[in-house]
Amino acid sequence: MIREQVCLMKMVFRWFGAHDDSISLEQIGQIPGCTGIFGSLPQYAPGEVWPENDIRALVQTVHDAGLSIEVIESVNVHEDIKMGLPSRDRYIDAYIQTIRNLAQCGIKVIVYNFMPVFDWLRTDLARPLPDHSTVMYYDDAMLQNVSPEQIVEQTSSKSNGFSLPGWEPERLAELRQVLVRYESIDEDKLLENYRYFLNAVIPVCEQAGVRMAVHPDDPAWPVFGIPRIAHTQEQLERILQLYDSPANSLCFCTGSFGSSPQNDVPAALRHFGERQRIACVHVRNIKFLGHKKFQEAAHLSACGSLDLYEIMKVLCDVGFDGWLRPDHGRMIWGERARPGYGLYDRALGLTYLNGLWEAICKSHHCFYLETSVN
Ligand SMILES: [Mn+2]
Repeated sequence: MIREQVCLMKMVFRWFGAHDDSISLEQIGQIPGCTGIFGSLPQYAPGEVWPENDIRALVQTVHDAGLSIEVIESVNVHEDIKMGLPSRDRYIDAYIQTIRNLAQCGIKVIVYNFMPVFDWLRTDLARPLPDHSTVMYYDDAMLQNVSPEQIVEQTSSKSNGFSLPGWEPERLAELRQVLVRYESIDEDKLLENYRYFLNAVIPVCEQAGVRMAVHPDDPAWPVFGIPRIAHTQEQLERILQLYDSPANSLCFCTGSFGSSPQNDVPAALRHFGERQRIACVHVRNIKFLGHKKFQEAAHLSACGSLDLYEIMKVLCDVGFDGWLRPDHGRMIWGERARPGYGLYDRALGLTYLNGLWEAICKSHHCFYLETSVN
C-alpha cells in the first residue's frame, strides 16, 4: 500500500549552554541532519522562576548559530510539590511563570520528571569496555551497600566537573530530611500530588500553546524504597489520564523506559504515538546484564538489547512529527565531557538514527523531507 505520509520528525541534540557544556553550538551545527537543540538553563534551582530575558538570550544565541530551539529540558519540579507540602502553591506559581516566560520566547515543549529525590541514577559513570570506551552503568545490587548520601557524593565527584541533571546541590542539602518525609508518602499519595500539580499547570500550557512532556523514571523501578510512578506503560497511561489533554504528554526515553526488560519499548511507543501523546523522544540503546543490571551502549541495535530499527519504524508508522534526539552516548576517542553527553558518540548516534529514518521512510513510501545541509 502506498502511503502519503509526511515524516516531519525534527532531529536535534542536547545542549547545556555556553557555560556548562564542553560542546559548542558550531560543533552541533556541523553534525549532518541536526537542525536544533534541546536547551536548558542549569543555573536555576527548582522553584525559581526562569526570567524571560535569560530565556530570550539563550534562544537568540541558538538562532544566531543557525539552529532551532523549541524544546526545553529540566524545568525541575520542586520537591515540596512532589511531597504535597503547603509551600507547594508558591512553587507551582513560580513554575507557571516559567511556563509563560518560555512560551513567550517560542518554546513549544517543556521536559520534566516527577521522580522523588533522585533524578536518573547510575552506580558507575565511567565503566570501561574492552575497546577502552567508557559507559554509564547500573547495578541494583551495588545500591544495597551504599547510602543515598554516598551515591550523591560518588556521582558529583565523578562528573568531570560538570553539573549533572537533577543533582543540584541546593536540592540535596536537606537530603536526609526529605528521605524521612517520603517514608509517609506512598504511590497513591504521590499520584495525588501529581494530579494537583497538573491541574494547576496544564490549563496554563493549553492557553500558552506549550506541552508538558514527562520523562519516565530512570532506571525503571523504585530506588532506596522511595516511590516512583512513571516507569511502566500502565503508569504512564495513568499519568496522561490524570489530566487528559494534549498538553499533558510524554518525553519518551527509550533507554530509561527500556531499562526494564519487562517494558516493551516499541509497543509503548506505538500506543502513545497513535494517541498523539508523545511530544518528544530521547533515543538510545542499553544492554541488559542481569536482574536490574545494565550498561549504556552505542546506539546501534547490535551493540545493545533494544531494536533501534523497530523503534524508529514505529515512530514513522505513527507519523511522529515532534523532536527527537540521541540520548546518552559512550565516552570515546579520549573525549572529556559530562558523563553521557560527549560529542562524538552522540553525533555517531544521531547520524545512525537519521540513516535509519531515511531508509524506513523511503522504503515505506512516506514523503521523506531531507534536511537541507549548507
Ligand atoms: Mn532520557
